[in-house]
Amino acid sequence: MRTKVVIIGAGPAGLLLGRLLENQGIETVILERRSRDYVLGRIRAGVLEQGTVELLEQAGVSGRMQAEGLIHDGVELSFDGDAHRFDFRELVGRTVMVYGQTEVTRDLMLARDASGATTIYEAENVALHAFDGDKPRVTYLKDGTEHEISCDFIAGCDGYHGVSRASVPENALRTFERVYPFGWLGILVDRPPVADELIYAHHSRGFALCSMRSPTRSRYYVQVSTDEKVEDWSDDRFWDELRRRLNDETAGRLLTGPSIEKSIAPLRSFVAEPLRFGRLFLAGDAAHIVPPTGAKGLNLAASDVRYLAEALIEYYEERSSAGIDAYSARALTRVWKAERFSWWMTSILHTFPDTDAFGRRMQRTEFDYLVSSEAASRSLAENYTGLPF
Ligand code: FAS
Ligand code: PHB
Repeated sequence: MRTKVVIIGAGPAGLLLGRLLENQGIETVILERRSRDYVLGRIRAGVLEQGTVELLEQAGVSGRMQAEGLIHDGVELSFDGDAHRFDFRELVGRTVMVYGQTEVTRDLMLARDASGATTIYEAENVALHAFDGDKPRVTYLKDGTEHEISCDFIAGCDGYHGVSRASVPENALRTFERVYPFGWLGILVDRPPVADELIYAHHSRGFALCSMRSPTRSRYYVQVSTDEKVEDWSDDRFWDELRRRLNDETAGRLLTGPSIEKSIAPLRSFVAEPLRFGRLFLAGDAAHIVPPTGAKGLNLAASDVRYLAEALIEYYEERSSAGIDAYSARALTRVWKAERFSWWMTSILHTFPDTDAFGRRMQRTEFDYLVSSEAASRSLAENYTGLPF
């Protein structure tokens, strides 16, 4: 088989890149290790920056999002019971969209099916070859048969544990990492959300987040230590812990019920540099990871993909390599700013085992400064709603 661009991974990055390229007549093949249902079964991000919403509109996959997504004008941060709402529309004239990553992925999958573009699910032993030259190839196993695809470019959109970054010679990569001493235990429940907007809560027992997927489906998280096991957390234990971390008024409104999903995600900050190796490009979680505190993971995947799609379209339409030569530096500039914001939000809202009394006072003072300074509030708002592409 031959195609123009082989995309590794059918998560949001791979599917969105495929959509943007196919819309311009650039043929792609997506290779996905898991089944379609497995990919859709992963519960992940919930907040889309305004720029991501506009990109999905440009890609022609925003119909259901516009109908079912929830536009949010602000968020609440609470610190040991003191709460403050940050009004994004008032501060920076922008908003965010609450629409689950699962639904974004589903919309992209359905659009790809309708376009007739090739996606190989349950592709095993995907391997990248000769991407340091101008004739890259990808091999994979499907139903016991080995296949090979020759192509012009390979886009590694296969997440943190994927094969793409792992295929780059170690001495060609610089990595930067911060592993946090805690994770997020998340629960999905078919109950109305506790509030109309998201609540990020700092508490001496640990961080908590109240989010949602729709007016009838809620998503909650509590910070847990890295040695916690999800099987040790009954629903009742989760609800009790969540209530203890929220202020009394919010806790009193909490509607609980049986979990329909419960999982623990580790938290890390990670960046690999550069994002290009000859004819191989990395995008999304394959290139970087942020702690979900800033709601940036999915949105960074979208901005990488926007830059990469623009570069590849320029290559095919104008026979210019300027865009692909600039992709890595351009994407990393935005990546590092999102890494900073995600690290900062994580640092002020979580409890760290080694934080002393001075450190705890600094966390509280960060909150007090945010609340008292319009400039600080505007900085939070512009980062949360998404820095310019
Ligand atoms: P993804 O990991 O989504 O997709 C990569 C795809 O590649 C997967 O389908 C995988 O099966 C496939 N793949 C992997 N190896 C392969 C191989 N060898 N061959 C073929 N295919 C392969 N972000 C937020 O903003 N908010 C959150 O609350 C949040 N929660 C998260 C919870 C968890 C457990 C994780 C892991 C991430 C979370 N994120 C969150 C971040 C998440 O949303 C990512 O940013 C987003 O999925 C990035 O999309 P992709 O880059 O497409 O990577
Ligand atoms: C979610 O709804 O899953 C969510 C929302 C905001 C975050 C992280 C996760 O910062």
